[in-house]
Amino acid sequence: MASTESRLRISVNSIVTVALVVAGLDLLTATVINIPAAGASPFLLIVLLFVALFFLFAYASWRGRRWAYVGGIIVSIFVNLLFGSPTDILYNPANSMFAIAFTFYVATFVAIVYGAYGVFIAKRPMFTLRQIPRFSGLAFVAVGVAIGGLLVGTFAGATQSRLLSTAGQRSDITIPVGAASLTKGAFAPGNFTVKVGSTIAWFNADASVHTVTSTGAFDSGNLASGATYSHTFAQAGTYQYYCVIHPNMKGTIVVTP
Ligand SMILES: [Cu+2]
Repeated sequence: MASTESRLRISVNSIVTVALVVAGLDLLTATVINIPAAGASPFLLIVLLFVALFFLFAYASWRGRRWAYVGGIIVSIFVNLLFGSPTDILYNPANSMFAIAFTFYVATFVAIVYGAYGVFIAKRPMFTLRQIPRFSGLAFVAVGVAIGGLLVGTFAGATQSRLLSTAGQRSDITIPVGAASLTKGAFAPGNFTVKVGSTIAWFNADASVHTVTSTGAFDSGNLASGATYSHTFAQAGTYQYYCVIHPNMKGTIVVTP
């Protein structure tokens, strides 16, 4: 009796630990990916603080500390509220952030459910034995959903890249996959020269929204994945342009007389 119960407690510990480690790694990865676009900021430090909290509670949970369950629940709920619901990512499996966002939601969900369960069984040892099958079933479902989400994300991403790579062949300048994190080659080619009166077409082959913006000269507005924007140059000159959403994305158009 006692051994079954302690084994159960260890398994709840491990599940909460794994869930919190995954959530922490997701948050860390998302932060690292976005550093080139966002730059270092006070917000970044807050996010890294939450990453540290996830790992701290994961460690404490692994050591069997009950307060770690409560800490894990609080930090999971808080981070989800802080970042709101990035529905544009979750509704688009081809988005490069999909797998990270998806596993983050599953991991925090598991941390909250099992954290609450861990607190619950700590107070009522008699309840534990009847609850084992249902809860281990839930763990399998959660793991299955997470793996399924990863596969869907990877597959959709690969398919979309393939479709987009052939769709954009008639454009002059391409925004490649992962452009948000690029400082060089975010617009390819980065330097483009045409004669006055020419029309240039930009094609967004990335899964994310970008803009083609040259202050005072031309502006595509939000350019969705797979969309093309064209502009005709009536005046000679050198035009610097960038993406409003990711200002690290830069390009130059030279229009000769
Ligand atoms: Cu952009």
